[in-house]
Amino acid sequence: MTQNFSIDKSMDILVPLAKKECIETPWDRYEKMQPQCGFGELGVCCRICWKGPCRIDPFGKGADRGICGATAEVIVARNLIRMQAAGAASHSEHGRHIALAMEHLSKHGLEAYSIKDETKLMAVASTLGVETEGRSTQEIAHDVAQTSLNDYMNQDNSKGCSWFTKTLPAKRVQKLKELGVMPHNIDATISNIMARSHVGCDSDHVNLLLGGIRGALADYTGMVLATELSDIMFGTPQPVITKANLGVLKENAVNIALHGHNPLLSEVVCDMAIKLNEEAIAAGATEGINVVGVCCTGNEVMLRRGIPLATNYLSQDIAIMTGAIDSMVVDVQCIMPSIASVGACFHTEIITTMPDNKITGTRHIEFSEEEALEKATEIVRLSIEAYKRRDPERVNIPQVKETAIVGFSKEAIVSALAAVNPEEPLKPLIDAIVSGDIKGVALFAGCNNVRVKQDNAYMTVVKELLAQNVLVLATGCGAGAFAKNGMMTQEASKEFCGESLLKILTLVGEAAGLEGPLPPVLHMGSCVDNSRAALVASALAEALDVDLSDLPIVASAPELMSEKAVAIGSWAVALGFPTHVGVMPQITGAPGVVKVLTEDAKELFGGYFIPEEAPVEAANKLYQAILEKRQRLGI
Ligand code: BF8
Ligand code: SF4
Repeated sequence: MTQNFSIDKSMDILVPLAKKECIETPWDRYEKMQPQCGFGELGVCCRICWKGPCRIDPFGKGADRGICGATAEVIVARNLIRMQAAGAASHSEHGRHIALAMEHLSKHGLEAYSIKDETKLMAVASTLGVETEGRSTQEIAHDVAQTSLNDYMNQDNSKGCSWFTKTLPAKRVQKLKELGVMPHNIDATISNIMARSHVGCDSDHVNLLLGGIRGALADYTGMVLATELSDIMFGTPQPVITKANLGVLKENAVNIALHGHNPLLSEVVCDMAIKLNEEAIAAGATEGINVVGVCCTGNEVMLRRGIPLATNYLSQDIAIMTGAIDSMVVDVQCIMPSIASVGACFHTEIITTMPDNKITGTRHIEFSEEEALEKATEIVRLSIEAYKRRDPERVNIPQVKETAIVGFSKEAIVSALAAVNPEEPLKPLIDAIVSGDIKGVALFAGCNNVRVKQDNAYMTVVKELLAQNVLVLATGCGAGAFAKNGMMTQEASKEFCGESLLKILTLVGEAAGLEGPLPPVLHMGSCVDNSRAALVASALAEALDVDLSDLPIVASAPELMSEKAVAIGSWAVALGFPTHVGVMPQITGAPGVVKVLTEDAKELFGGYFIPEEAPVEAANKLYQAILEKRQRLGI
C-alpha cells in the first residue's frame, strides 16, 4: 500500500500504524481533497478583489475575462509572481534575521553567539568591499552586517543589491540589469510585486513575469546573504559522516527533533543539549540527549555538526508516530500544522518559538537572540520532562537508516579539488567538464509533494543523470531524499556513476583523504544554500571567462511544492540554467505565460523551465539541455 505514495522504507512501517490508530497522514488528507479544483490547477482563478472570485473557462465556452476584464494570461501571471514574492519574502526574512543578529553581536555582543569562522568573514568582507586592514573582527562583522542590511534599504534603483552584484559574474549582472530585472532593494522588490498585481495595475503578462523574475533575483539575494552570514556565525560546512532516516532516533535517549529553517535557534538548542546531557541520563535516558533534524534545519545542523537527519518534508508528522520523539522544536517555514494533532496523540511536546509562527494547540516558547541560552535551556528541560512521560509500549522506531557523507559547501568542494591541484583548484573540475569526463552539473533542489511518490522522482532522475556522468549537487528536502535513500555513500558512487564520473570522484576523494570516491550526490545544505551552487557556478564561469548561461549546468526540482521553491526555480532560470519542475506548475491555463517561461526565457536568459512529470523523460530532457550547452561552448 505504502509503495504507492512513498519509497521511504520507514513509511512502510509507520503509515499502516497511523491507519491502525486512526491518525491522518498527508496522503489521507490528499485523498479527501479529491477532486482538486481544476481552475486552481490551471491558475485561472482570481481572488485579487472582492468582485471575484473570477475564473476563466479553460474550454472557451464561458467567461474569457474576469469582471474587471483581466485575461487568463494576466490572472495566471499575477498569481505566479505573488508566489515568487512570498518565496522571496520567506528567504529574505530569514536572511534579515541573521543579519540583524550579526549586527547585534558585533555591537553589543550576544552570549550565545560568536564569529566562528573568521576566515570566511574576511573572504566575505573582501567580496563586499568592506575594509579589513587594521580593523577588529567586531568592526568588520559590523560592516558586513550593515552592508547586508543595506540590501533591504537602498532606494537608488540604478544600484543593484550588493550581494547580487558582487557574488554573480559581471557578465550576468550586466545582462540582468539591461533586462530591467536587477533587484536594488529586497523589500522594495517584493513590495513592488504586490503593488503591481493589485486590481487595476499591471495588465501585461510579460511585464508582470519580468517583475516576478526580479522578485526571484531578490530571493537569491536574501538567500546568499543568509547562507554566507550563517557560515560566519556558525561555521562553514566541511565533509562529515552521519546518518539519515528515522532509524537515527534512539529508544534510550531523549530525542529532540529540530525542524524549520533558521540556525539561530537550532544551533543554540544543540549547544544546550550537550550541556544538559547529564540531566537526561539522570532522568533515565541512558543514552542522554539525541538531537535529530527535520527539513532544512535538519540540513543546517547536519552539515555543520553531523547531527543525523530524521526525515524530510512529507513525513514530518508521521515521524511523531514513532512514539520516540520527545519534542519537536520548530521555527519558521514548511512546518505542517498537522504536527500539533499528531503530537497530541503522543507525549511529544510541539514547541513553536517565533512570534510570527505559532500553531494553535502547541506550546510557545518565544525565542530571542538576547535570551537564547535561557530559552534553549527551557526547551531542552521540557524535552527531558516529556521523555519521562513517554510510553515505551508505543515506541516504534523503524530500523531504517543510511550513512551519509555530507557538508559540501563551496569552500569544501574547492578544498577537495585543491588536493588535486593546489595552484588552480578549479582546474581539475574544468578539465573534466571540457574533456567530457563530467558531462555537466545538475543541482537538485526542492520539496516533497503528495502529487509525486515521496522521494521517487529524485531517485529516478538522479540515477539516470549519474549514469550519464553528470555531477550532482543537492539541497533542501531533495538532499534529504538522497541522504535517506543511500545516495550519499561511497558505495553508491560505485553503483550508480558512469565510468568517467566515478574516475573523477575517486581522484578527488582519494586526494582529499577519503580513501575512495566522493559520494555521487554532494549535499550542499538547506534551501537557502542553493546559493552555494550559484557561487560554485559563478566561480566556474569567471575562471572560463564565460557567462553562467554558457555552462552545462541544469537544475531540477522533481517534487517541488512551496512558494520558496517557485522563487528558487525562477532565479535558476534567470541565471541561465534550464530548470526542470516535476509537478505541473499552476500556469497552464495561460498559453502565453507558458510560452514565456518555457521558450522565450531561453532567448532572454539562457535558462528556461522544463515542466515534465515523468522522471525518466525529465532526465532525458535535462541531459539533452546539457548536451546543447556543451555544443554551444564547442566542447
Ligand atoms: O526550504 S525543500 S519543503 S523544508 S521549501 Fe520546505 Fe521545500 Fe523542504 Fe526547506 Ni525548501
Ligand atoms: Fe475578478 Fe478582476 Fe477582481 Fe480578479 S481582479 S477577482 S479578475 S474582478
